[in-house]
Amino acid sequence: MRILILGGDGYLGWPTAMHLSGHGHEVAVVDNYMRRNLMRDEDVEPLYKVPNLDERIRVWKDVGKYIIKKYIGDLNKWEFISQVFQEFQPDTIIHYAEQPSAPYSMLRREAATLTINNNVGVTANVIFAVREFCPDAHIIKLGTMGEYGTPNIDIEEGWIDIEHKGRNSKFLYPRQAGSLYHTTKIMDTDLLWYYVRMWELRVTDLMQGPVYGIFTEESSQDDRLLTFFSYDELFGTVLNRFIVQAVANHPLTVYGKGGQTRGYLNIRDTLNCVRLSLENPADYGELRIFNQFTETFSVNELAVKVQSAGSGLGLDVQIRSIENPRKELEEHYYNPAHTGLLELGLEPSFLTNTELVQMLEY
Ligand code: USQ
Repeated sequence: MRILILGGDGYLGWPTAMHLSGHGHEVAVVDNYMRRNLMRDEDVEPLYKVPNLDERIRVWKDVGKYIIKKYIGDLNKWEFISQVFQEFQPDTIIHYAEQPSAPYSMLRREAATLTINNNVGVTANVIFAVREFCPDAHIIKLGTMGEYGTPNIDIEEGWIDIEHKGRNSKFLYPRQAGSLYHTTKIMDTDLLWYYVRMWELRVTDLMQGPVYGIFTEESSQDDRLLTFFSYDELFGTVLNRFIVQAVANHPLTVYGKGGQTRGYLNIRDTLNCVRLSLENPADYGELRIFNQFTETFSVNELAVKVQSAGSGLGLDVQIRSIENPRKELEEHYYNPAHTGLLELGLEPSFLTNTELVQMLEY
C-alpha cells in the first residue's frame, strides 16, 4: 500500500514509518518539526539527540535499501497538504500530526490556541484532502483513551447502546476529557464521525493509552534510528519519566495519591496495532473504533515496578508523592474494553521486569 504518515518525525511517527516500509509498504512521511520547535521553545530536550528526517531516511536506506519519501511543511496550510495528497496519492493515511502533550496544552493561552488550531485544523484538512484527492483512502487516526475520561462505569470500545424510555439507539460512548489536549481529540472524533456520515469516508480511530518504550525491531539496527525519548514534565509520559528518574537518582514523581489508572502499551504494540488496522481497513461509511492498550496500571503500580527493576540493578529508587499539578481523579473505577485489536491478531508485549531492566540499562 501507499501509506502517508502525518507527523512522521515524532515518537510514534518515525518508528511507524520504518516498521511499515520494512513490511513492504511504500511510505511517505510529512512533518513540520513542530514537536522539536516546541521543545526548543520550552527549553526541554530529549534524552539523546535525534537526527532530522533527512539523516534518518538516509540511515534507514543504508541498513535495508528501504526508501521513505519526505515532505516538510504545515498540514494546516491547504496549499501544502493538497500538493502532498495529489502527488503521493495515498491508499492509507496515518494521522499522528498533533500537538500530543496534555500539560503543554494547558501551559498558557498561546499553547492552548496552538493546540486547538493545529489539532482540529489539521484533522479538518485531512478530511477535505481525502474527499478531494483520494476518496477511497482509509484514514487511521490516533485518538486517545483520555477522550473517555474516568467514568464510574465500564468503558466500551467507542460506542454504547442506550435504552431510553423504551427505545434503543447506538451512540459514541460519552466523552469527557481531563485536559485541553484531550478535548481537541474529542473534537477530531466528532469531525470524523460527521464526515463519515456525510461522505462515506473510511476511518479507524485508535483510542490509545500512554505509550512506553524505546526499542523497536527496526531501530535495533543503528542507534541513529532510535525514536525521541522525552522525560521532561511536558512531553515525557509517566513510565518513560520514571525510568529516567530512577537512573538519575531522583525520586519517582507520583502525582497526588497515585491511584490514577490508565491503559498502557509498549511502543512495539503501537506499530503492530497500526499495521493490523491498515491491513484490515474500515468499510466505506464506517467509523471503526479500537481501544488501543494492553494492560492497565495505576501510577503507584508503575512506580513499584520501576523501583523493583531498579533494585535488581543496584539502584536505590525512592518513590515520592508530590502535589498533583493536574486536576484529575486520583482514585477511581477503571474498566475499559479492549478486544478489537486482539481479534485482529495483536500479540501483546507486556510490561515485564526484563523490559524495564533493558530500558534502565540503556
Ligand atoms: N503522572 C504522574 N507523575 C508524572 C507524570 C504523570 O503521576 O511524573 C500521572 C498523570 O498525572 C496521569 C498519568 O500519570 O494521571 C498519565 O500521565 P502521562 O503524562 O503519562 O499521560 P497523559 O498526559 O495522559 O498523556 C499521554 C500522551 C498523550 C496520550 C495519552 C493517552 O502524552 O498523547 O493521548 O497519554 S491517555 O492517558 O490514555 O489519555
